Amino acid sequence: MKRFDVITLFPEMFSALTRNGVTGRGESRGIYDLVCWNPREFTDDLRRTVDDRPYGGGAGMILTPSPLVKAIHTAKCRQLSTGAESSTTIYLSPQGRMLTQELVEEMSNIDGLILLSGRYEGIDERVIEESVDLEISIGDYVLSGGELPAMVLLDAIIRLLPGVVNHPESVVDESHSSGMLEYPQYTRPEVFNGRRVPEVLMSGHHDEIKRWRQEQSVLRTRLRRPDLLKAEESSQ
Ligand code: 4H6
Repeated sequence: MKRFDVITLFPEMFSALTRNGVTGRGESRGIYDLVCWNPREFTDDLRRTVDDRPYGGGAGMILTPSPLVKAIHTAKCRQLSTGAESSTTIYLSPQGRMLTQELVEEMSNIDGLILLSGRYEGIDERVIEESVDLEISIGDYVLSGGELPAMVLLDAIIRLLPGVVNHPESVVDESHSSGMLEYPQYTRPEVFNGRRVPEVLMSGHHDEIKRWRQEQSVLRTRLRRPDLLKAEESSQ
């Protein structure tokens, strides 16, 4: 069983993941469990303060270190005491290492993951030094919080876990594991708004279909993501 612990000021957001679709099924099948920890529950003052003004001045507020480090520690204890062999703490931030399918596959082999989602203008740097193993970014854009990035990472990992997807051949043979984009796909009806399904797919000639799909993959990749083809060349 995989263990995920998330440090977040908005734990309700994660039911979008645990209650729906493939990721929801994975949880009800007991393939993983996910526990959220709210830093607010680890404060000592009456106002339950989690943020403070930045030293050196500037706009906005910064998450204060103590509640975060306490929450991470509690999460780590839960993972190790429920049988996780290893536990890695990941901070989702625009400054992190770019997420790729390769990194997702690496993360899917780790027993316990703790995901730290930032809000406001970010967190006190000393939390990263003290408690974070790895900083990951899901892409070069800025969001109002780290919750969506944490859910993106979780979704990408969970669909790789054995027993989550019913037809496991579709999990590996898709865009980015192969280093190529997917070919176009069609289902009924044969004609939709005057647009026909490509004849070759109706032919029943399996080797011709296979060749057509490979061709389409290459054409698409060359047109839309030539950088992927260049990466293929240098890795062969
Ligand atoms: C850490 C530091 C991740 C987390 C700052 C998080 C994009 C990504 C956040 C911030 C994120 C990503 C707080 C900076 C709001 C902007 C949360 N955005 N931000 N690319 N936002 O993976 O202000």
